[in-house]
Amino acid sequence: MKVLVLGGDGFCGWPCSVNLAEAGHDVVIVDNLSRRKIDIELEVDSLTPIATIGDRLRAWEQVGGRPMRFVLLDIARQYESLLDLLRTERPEAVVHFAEQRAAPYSMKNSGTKRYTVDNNVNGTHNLLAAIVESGLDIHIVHLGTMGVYGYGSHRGATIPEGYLTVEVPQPDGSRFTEKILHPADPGSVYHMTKTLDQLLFYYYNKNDSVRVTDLHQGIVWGTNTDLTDRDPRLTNRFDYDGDYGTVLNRFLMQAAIGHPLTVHGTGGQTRAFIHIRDSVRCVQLALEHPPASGEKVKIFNQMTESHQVGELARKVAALTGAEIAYLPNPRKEAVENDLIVDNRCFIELGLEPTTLDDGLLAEVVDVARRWADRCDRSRIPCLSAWTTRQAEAIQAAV
Ligand code: NAD
Ligand code: USQ
Repeated sequence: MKVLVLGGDGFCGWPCSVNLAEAGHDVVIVDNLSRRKIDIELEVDSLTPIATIGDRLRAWEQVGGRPMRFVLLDIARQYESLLDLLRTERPEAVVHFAEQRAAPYSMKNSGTKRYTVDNNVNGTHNLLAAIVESGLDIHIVHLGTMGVYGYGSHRGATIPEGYLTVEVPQPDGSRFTEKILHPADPGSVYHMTKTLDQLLFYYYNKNDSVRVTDLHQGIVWGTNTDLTDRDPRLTNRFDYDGDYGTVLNRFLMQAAIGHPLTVHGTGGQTRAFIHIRDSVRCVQLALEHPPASGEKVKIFNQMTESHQVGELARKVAALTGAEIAYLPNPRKEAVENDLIVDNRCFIELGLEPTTLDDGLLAEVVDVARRWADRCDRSRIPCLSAWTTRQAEAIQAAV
């Protein structure tokens, strides 16, 4: 099928694009390269050297991959171009990765907060409005986040896939049951934009019958897939800095260069995880199992396992001999939480989860060791604080 991959130059989008091309789909990557520009702004670089998008596409064809095209376009600002693109390409589906995705970056200052809201909410809304204006029946597969559910108030209850069945009391004392979108409880401005995306999907699905699958993805770890390993120019990015690096990849990279593992607070925070190879597979499964016409927004929890941050640090330390540093937490988040997640939708579609195993963890450490001389250690600390109180605690510890 013809698929537009918005944000197809990014960490999740690039391996997803080559996987879809390999599966026989006709892929057009759409990206404004803002992520590469943010690297320049932050004076950081992917630990792995990444080729330009042009070199990536040429390399992909040279290794025998089905050709993909690239369109430079800002979906949040270039509405008319986006609409023209839909009309010209007439895709059956759009995979939407094109958002500012780092919680710490979104909390740096009012400028990054406003950019994150403008970019993410406008981008998603432009896509929905353009699909309706085009008159085409296009399935959107959106990358959302597990963070929309929040971390703290579940009291041992299992997090359902998007919808919660609630009982509503009536004036006469009787009750009726209803399925509602699970209450949103974002933990950063970035996570808040994903909760707003959910409402946009809900509305356009109700009003215009736009078909949407919203993937509530956990923290992605790992770096390459079998396909991006085919040629050095296909290598995926590896973020390790205090804004864009995510926790498990950071620990594995820190272990590789002999840096203490940076646990925030006690490490009692529990989060959901998924390996990049499973992330890629899930997007393909979602794309190939679209909602029927008139069906409400499909929501899948795209994660394979939950772990406490401190437990992960201890696991990485046991594997590599790294030290653990317990640091003041720059975030305003629950000190400890449980997280039990229903992920049956993907399992029923045939996903065989890749879970944390020593071999896969060691593979990431090996990648990090190979590129250790590209690491700028001064970019490792997480300095983006959620509130002035958190900022003072970080400064006091320096
Ligand atoms: P990324 O920053 O590596 O990639 C995002 C891509 O989108 C970049 O190439 C960027 O240039 C592009 N982009 C951003 N705004 C755009 C715009 N307005 N127009 C066109 N292109 C634009 O991020 P990622 O890690 O690949 O994440 C992709 C998606 O998956 C995000 O929506 C993110 O919220 C979600 N997600 C990521 C993770 C994770 O652990 N990385 C986990 C859960 C969900
Ligand atoms: N943490 C540490 N040490 C570090 C980095 C992080 O202890 O060096 C802690 C954080 O305080 C937090 C947890 O690890 O409690 C997760 O942080 P993270 O940066 O790995 O993940 P997060 O900010 O939640 O964001 C990432 C992606 C985002 C995605 C989200 C999925 O950047 O795009 O939406 O994971 S989820 O967490 O399931 O909401």
